[in-house]
Amino acid sequence: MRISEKETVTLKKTSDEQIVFRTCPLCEAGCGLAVTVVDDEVTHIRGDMQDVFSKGFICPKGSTLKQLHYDADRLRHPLIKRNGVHVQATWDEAWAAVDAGLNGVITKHGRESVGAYLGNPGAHGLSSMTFNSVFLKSLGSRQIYSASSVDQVPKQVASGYLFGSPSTVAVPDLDRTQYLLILGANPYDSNGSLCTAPDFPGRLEALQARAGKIVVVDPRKSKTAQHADEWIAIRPGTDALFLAAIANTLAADGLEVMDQRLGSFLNGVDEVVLALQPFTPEFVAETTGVDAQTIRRIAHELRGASSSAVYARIGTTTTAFGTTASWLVDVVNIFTGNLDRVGGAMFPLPVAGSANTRGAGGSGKGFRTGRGHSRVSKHPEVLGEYPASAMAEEISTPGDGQIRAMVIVGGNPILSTPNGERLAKSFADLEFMVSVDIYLNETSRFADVILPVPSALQRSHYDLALLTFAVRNVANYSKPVLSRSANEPDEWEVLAKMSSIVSGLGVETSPSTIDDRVISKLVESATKDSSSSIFGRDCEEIISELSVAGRRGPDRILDFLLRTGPFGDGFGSVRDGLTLDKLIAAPHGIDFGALEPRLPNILRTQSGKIELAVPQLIGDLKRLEVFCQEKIDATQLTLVGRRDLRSHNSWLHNIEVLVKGKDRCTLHIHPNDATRLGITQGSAVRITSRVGNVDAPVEITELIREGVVSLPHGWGHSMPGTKTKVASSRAGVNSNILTDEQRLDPLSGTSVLNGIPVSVAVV
Ligand SMILES: Nc1nc2c(c(=O)[nH]1)N[C@H]1C(S)=C(S)[C@@H](COP(=O)(O)OP(=O)(O)OC[C@H]3O[C@@H](n4cnc5c(=O)[nH]c(N)nc54)[C@H](O)[C@@H]3O)O[C@H]1N2
Ligand SMILES: Nc1nc2c(c(=O)[nH]1)N[C@H]1C(S)=C(S)[C@@H](COP(=O)(O)OP(=O)(O)OC[C@H]3O[C@@H](n4cnc5c(=O)[nH]c(N)nc54)[C@H](O)[C@@H]3O)O[C@H]1N2
Ligand code: SF4
Ligand SMILES: [Mo]
Repeated sequence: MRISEKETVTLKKTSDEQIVFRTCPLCEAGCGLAVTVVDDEVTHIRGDMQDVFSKGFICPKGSTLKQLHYDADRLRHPLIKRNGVHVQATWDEAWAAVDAGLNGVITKHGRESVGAYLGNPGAHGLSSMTFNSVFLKSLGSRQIYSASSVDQVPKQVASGYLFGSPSTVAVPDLDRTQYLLILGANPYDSNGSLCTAPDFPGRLEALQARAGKIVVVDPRKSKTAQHADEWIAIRPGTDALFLAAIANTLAADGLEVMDQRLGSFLNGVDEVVLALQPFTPEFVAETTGVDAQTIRRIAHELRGASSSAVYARIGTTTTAFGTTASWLVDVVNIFTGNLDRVGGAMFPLPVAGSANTRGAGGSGKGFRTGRGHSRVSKHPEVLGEYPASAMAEEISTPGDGQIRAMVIVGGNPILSTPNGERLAKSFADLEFMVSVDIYLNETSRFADVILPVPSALQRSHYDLALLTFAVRNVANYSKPVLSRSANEPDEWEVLAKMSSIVSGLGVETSPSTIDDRVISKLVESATKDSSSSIFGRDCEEIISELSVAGRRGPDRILDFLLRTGPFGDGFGSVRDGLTLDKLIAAPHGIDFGALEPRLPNILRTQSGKIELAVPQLIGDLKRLEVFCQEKIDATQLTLVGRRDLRSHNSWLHNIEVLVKGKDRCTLHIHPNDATRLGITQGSAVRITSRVGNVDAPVEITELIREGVVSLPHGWGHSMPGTKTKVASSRAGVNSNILTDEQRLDPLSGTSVLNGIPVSVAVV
């Protein structure tokens, strides 16, 4: 039947069309979406023009929350593995199986025999941000792993040492800086990381429009490098040296650019200057592949600009000197006088609070690692975890404390962590595994039970984690767009149930019992904290105020965090302060303004100063010096990663509109290397590293440094036992078959994912 235009209009009028505003939870940018819903069905998603932070910007992934919701492969029911095949089960059956599986292993081998891996979506979910830790606490095992140790831990460790808390990360003041030095980040494709800034590209273009300068340090001429004013093609894994030489130059030029205010917050400047003495631009030039003159010029430009900021990400953190490089970023920002200064590197004031807004400001307990060591390789504990790289050996090495069961929450470590083949073998040997995941994929196929969670559109949202790294202080709450059936428990309910199972409370205990305990503990500790706005108040009164209109779970916790946060109403003690109700009444979010200086209140070091010269970091400079003197093999190819705007880690490849078109899982290689190796455009090559090999098609391109090849991660969807039809038809290869689990940054336990020695040959 053809519907005439007039009839369509009538149809629209009678149908229940609504536009619901919400934040995209996929990446760190957190763009505002305007979701058109007709009769409980999403018809269209576009950018929310009125969003206070993103102002209409979205990338091609944002609108695919719709496709993701309707994806036939997305799991709606629990799966249980029977005779090697996953079959649909009821929630009661699934819980019984999880209870028997996990408690069976705990009874037989103890709590340490259950490990957990928490994946990246956990940082983007309100449920996971509030209940993952509840589950881990109930589990009581030290065998905890996460995506953090294949990502940002080095920055957190460096920040922890410097400022006293690992959540105190200085971000570039993007909208006001006049000079931005970017290392190992490609925000034109990634939309930014540890620097929450929707429309990062637009903000960079605005920087250039106000006559500022952008310099990108990257072995690839990434999209960001192509838009920048200058590209510096560094050799992979050498950013710490490059930054050390910049800092060395700045010190040699004199540190009077640090004003008295900043100077008064610093401990250890002289020690750092002394320790950096060997790292002259000439000393590092050959190893970094950047000539001394360029390094000196960049140092002078950073110092001479009316404001400047250094910003570094994945290409610097996932290297053997990740922590030291991250530390040197802040050393340079300090040596140019730009830390905690408008236009420099600044500290956000998160609206829902964070470790650096709670307790008495100005000093604290400080930060340390190494509270315990991993069983097999003796890696130090960092942020309550062991390195993801150590997971396989902890599972496959017999002995006391061997991991016999794994819980994976929102993670796909087979594709995301080093030596995926070894990890897959170890997962196959587990006595029991449970995945909380929305797909039957490369990792969850090993699970005895898969517990699905509702789609993002069925859940409320607030970016508890990412807004602590935002370039403006903003708050934005999203209500669920679509309803859930009784058979679709929210993610927090799944996590709370797991928590009651492993804590011994029993499978019958309801999530709301766990939830009540969580909120009671939170409120109680705030009422005992003399710096809290609810110090000395009655717990019951606060809890009953929080529970109005039956508010429960993460939303109730969020209300508590907002109201006791730096802009909160303090439950009546601050007039016009923020509450969740007020935020709900502002569907496009609330902007609390540009970043403001936060020193010294933000500090949580024991001394109450920025500890510039902690022994661990100063000590690592020796290792860096030795590394710089190693002989360079000019014929050795090194592998780096890359991200694509239409792809997201390992799991958006089942969305047809995102993966259609050209093959994205290709090996980039420089024309000179291709010629030398007899490789022609499009031919298939075998890439071999110490731990494995994969075959991929080649793209010969000038946009990469000679001697460097690049393959994106998160692909390799051809494994048996998965159910992702679209992804399997465009499988690509798993680049983490090549990354080496034995190479990591010793200070943070973070895997080396960039700068892998490989050989490449025509198949
Ligand atoms: N070689 C190389 N490897 C890398 C990187 C690199 O640059 N190079 N990058 C690293 C980085 S930065 C990261 S963050 C990691 C990411 O690696 P992982 O932590 O493994 O995360 P993802 O690949 O995003 O996989 C997410 C999983 O969660 C599921 N999922 C999606 N949404 C939800 C949800 O709402 N709830 C739950 N419970 N599950 C959900 C997906 O189906 C998928 O199985 O990869 C790392 N690996
Ligand atoms: N479209 C899309 N967006 C994403 C993701 C995604 O998978 N796809 N993932 C999200 C996640 S989990 C994260 S953590 C962020 C990451 O966000 P970014 O840090 O911006 O990550 P990439 O885009 O991988 O950019 C890293 C850059 O480092 C370069 N590089 C590699 N080795 C070196 C080196 O030794 N030195 C230097 N200086 N550069 C090097 C690479 O060539 C690459 O251009 O992106 C997030 N956003
Ligand atoms: S940039 Fe990130 S947050 Fe914004 S629409 Fe794309 S995926 Fe979503
Ligand atoms: Mo990440």
